[in-house]
Amino acid sequence: MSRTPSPTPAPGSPTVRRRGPRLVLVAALTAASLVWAGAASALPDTTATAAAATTDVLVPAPVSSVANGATYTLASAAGIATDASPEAGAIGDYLAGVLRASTGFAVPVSAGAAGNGSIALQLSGAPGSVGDEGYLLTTTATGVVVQANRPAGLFHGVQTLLQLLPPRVMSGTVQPGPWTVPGGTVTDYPRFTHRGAMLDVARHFFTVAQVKRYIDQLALYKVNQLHLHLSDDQGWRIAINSWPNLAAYGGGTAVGGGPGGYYTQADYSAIVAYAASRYITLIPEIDLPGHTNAALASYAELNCSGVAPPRYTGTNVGFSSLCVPLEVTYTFIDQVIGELAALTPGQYIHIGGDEASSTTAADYATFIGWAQQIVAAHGKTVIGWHEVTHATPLPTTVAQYWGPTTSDAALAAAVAKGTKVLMSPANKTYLDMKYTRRTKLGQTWAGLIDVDTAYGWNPGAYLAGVGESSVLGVEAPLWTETVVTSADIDYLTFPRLPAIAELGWSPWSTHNVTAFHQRLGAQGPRWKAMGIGYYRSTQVTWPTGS
Ligand code: TNX
Repeated sequence: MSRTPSPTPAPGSPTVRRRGPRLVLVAALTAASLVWAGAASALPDTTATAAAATTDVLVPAPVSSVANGATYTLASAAGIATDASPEAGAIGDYLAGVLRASTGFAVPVSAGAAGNGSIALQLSGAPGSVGDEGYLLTTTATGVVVQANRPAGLFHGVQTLLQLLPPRVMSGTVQPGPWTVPGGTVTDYPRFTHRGAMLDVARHFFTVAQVKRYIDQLALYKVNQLHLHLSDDQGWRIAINSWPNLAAYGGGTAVGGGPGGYYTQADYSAIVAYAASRYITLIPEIDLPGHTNAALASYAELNCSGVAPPRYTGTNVGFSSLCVPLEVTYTFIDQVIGELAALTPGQYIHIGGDEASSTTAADYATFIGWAQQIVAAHGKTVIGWHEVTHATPLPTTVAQYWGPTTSDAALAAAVAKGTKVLMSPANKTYLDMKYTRRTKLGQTWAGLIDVDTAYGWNPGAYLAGVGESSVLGVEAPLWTETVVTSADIDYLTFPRLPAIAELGWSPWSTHNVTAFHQRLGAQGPRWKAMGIGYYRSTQVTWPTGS
């Protein structure tokens, strides 16, 4: 559904619109009661009294939304009514948790019919066209109803509802009301099945609590995949029972020489379960055959020389490789991937495959061939960085494009034979690139990435020979050579991650940089309420108080 950006009047300024022969005064009330994402373009002209005052607030932009002029106000006695399924109940509990913290209301959650003034969450009643992840959200003066075909859709609908409430709803402490939601109907579903983020926990280690915090942030923007880069030259971050030194020794440092760390398998399962509660699937990556110094340092027998190198705490890439001719190499990856697959409910295992410049082209092709077979034998599907197309990808192998240009011959050739692509062009999606020259954190090798650069490309028509139907989705990777704390993660992630998430979710027909600046700006007060220290891009007008 196409939308046109509408001018926003100064807050509180009355908007005078001529409708037919009558003069209609749409006062400040419209800003509160008729505000609705995308409503202007969805309303026929004759009823578009709110058009000039419409403020887009939703990120990602929905497929369609139509205002009805009503306002719902969450009352102190209001509850959440879900249908009887445990999934709907759990989503009700999630929503209630957010609402209780900021409203101070009791917000009881119950299974059964929705009473007057309540919020209803139902796994029925949505059109089939919204699919597994879409939803229908209907708001009237007397209630809010979120309907979906599957729990993931219900969860995404709840995120939309939260964005339609005042930003202070995201606060962890009790705030003043009123808790209003503008009336109308949102019908929404994603453009791509895969909307991802990646966190590099190898260059610097991040605790389970830090990863959970990231998961909570990603969920707000309907991201449904979290790729964890679990191993690299500087650290091995997941306990493997059959090769215990990997984590115990190889996990014991980080870029700059810090103590590092690793996840026990129980820790990792806790992350998987937490992500699942936010309808996010974990994609674990063990980077092979390069980026393996931490493994090579942990086991001498994995080295062609038979000698373990020292652990590495610098930031160079491309110097390490597993020993392709050695048989133990394949025992090793079989056991590592076997344990990882057992911890992974998702379909994909990421085998890296990037920057293997210490591996010959022939060895690389041999190695990737074996690695693909091993992943398949453990019942999983391979994702690899796009260099895997230099080998012979299996039909199911997904290539993740990370180059900084708009063409890659080997990738285009693979796509012509059916390979699907995950889009992470470094000069658009890399959250570790600096925003401007003055950004303290981050790198510049792929360029500077401010909001307009992150938002200004079409994943379905970006790479030569890679059309929309070959694109599985988008992912925004955060490499952590320069990233140490959650505050660092926050600063590089916001506001760019929501831009990439929108490219993954919203129909291309909604793409409009002016409207996006406005909707993204509306997120600022939410991040402030959540304690997220974001980059105040000068390309966006941030509302006062954010
Ligand atoms: C390239 S992108 C890498 C990573 C670095 C990153 C830094 C890719 C597949 N490899 O090893 O961390 O650049 O921006």
